[in-house]
Amino acid sequence: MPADPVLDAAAGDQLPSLEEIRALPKVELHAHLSGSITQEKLIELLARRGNGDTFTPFDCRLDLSNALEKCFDYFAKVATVVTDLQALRESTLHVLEFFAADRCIYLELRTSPKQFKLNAVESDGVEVLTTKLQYLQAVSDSIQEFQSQAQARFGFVMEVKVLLSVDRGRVTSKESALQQIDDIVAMHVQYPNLVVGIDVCGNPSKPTVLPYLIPALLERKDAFLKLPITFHTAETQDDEESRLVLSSMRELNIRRLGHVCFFPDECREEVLKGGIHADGGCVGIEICPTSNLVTRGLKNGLADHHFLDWWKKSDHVLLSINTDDTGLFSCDLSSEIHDLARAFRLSREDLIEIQRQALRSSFHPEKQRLLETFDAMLSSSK
Ligand code: 6MZ
Repeated sequence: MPADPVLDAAAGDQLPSLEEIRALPKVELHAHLSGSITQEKLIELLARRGNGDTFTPFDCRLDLSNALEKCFDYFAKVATVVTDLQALRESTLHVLEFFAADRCIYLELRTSPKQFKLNAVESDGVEVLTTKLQYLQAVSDSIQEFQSQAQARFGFVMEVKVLLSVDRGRVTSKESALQQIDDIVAMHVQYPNLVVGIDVCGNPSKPTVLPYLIPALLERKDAFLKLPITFHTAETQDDEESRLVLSSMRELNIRRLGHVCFFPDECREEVLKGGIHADGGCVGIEICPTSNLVTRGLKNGLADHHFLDWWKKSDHVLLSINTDDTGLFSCDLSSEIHDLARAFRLSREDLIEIQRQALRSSFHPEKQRLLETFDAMLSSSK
């Protein structure tokens, strides 16, 4: 969002500048791998293919019509270039570097593992698919490669964990939901230290598949009980679906909710009241400012965002500010935080508090250590 001198002056010295926010250590909990590939990188990968296919960069904030359709067109376009393990490794590395360059100290990256067709030479003319485990292996390789160079390049080592996504777009029956869940459980067994949770995502403008998905998750809950879930919820208006997610939170270990743009008032009040989880744990609320602005079509800007419905409303809620899809939304973590800070006059202390809340709601097994790292980096950024 361009600078607004009147607004910035009204906020006085309290309003942190974009540069100050860039210097802060930050936390990203809601980033989809494919959507985080920048448009420039997409163009570069397409050009290298040399088959004449191109991509015209766009800024979704400039035209809010058919927003969700355009979002899912972007993911489809990415899928036409990330068609093999090498392209996956390269684009994952690119996304990790993008977040580290913005001083993100902890990235919880989510993705739905795919199977790629081997080319005719590799497969001797027979159709052979790579496995989902190979997909995760490629992501893991890129994380290791990134981390081996991170200290020298960025002056710190960003921690990275992975959430495996259940894509509701690929759920057509309870069986297909079970298949995705079983694949996730199997990948978690192979990568117990890397995979720290499950994400439920996918096009919310399509008819709900939760009547298949929730029973499938319940059927397998013993298999993934150690994996907490974050659930895309109320990205579009579907009150019945929101109520179903809310009523399943305890049993399914759903610890965070993504977007919650159209969460019904009574559902929000229940979350704010606390007591959702038997252990008294908080509920994480993942806000994605530009994504929410675009998909909700907020013509007056972020001032109409639902952030204030949650911020400082309850000790039972932990907020995080996230990017969702940095490539698609032409944003980064600092710009998202900055835009929200300007819209709601958030101070540096507020922003630091939100980063701490994000860390506390992360699925990382060593939150205390991360909080200490955060504090140490914070004092060195003053
Ligand atoms: C719902 C979204 C999303 O898995 O190929 N995804 N799901 N709402 C959103 N808001 C805009 N943004 C991204 O990353 C791309 C996938 O992430 C989900 C969609 O299922 C999309 O296909 P991966 O790495």
